[in-house]
Amino acid sequence: MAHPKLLSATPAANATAPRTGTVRLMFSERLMPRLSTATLVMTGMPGTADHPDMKMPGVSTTLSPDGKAIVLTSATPLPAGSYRVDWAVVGADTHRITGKHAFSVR
Ligand SMILES: [Cu+2]
Repeated sequence: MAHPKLLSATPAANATAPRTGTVRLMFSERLMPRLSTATLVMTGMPGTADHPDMKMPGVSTTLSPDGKAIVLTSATPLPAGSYRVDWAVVGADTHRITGKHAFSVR
């Protein structure tokens, strides 16, 4: 059986996007709710050297209605900086697959 694959995302991988509060990761198959999660981490900020990885507060994670996308929603638009989503998903074969998705917000 195939494992869920990250097909695309908004903002796209390594892209610099206009200010947004929503990050969407689209996968190749339906994901199991609750077992499929993602965390948004701020990895850099303009003017700040050696920014530590900082988990963003106030971010909720849900699956899209078709079950194939993880949607992270921040209570407030993300400040300018660089970010990483650490994701872990479980598909039909029940194996846990993990990955990372990096982007920036200007
Ligand atoms: Cu598997």
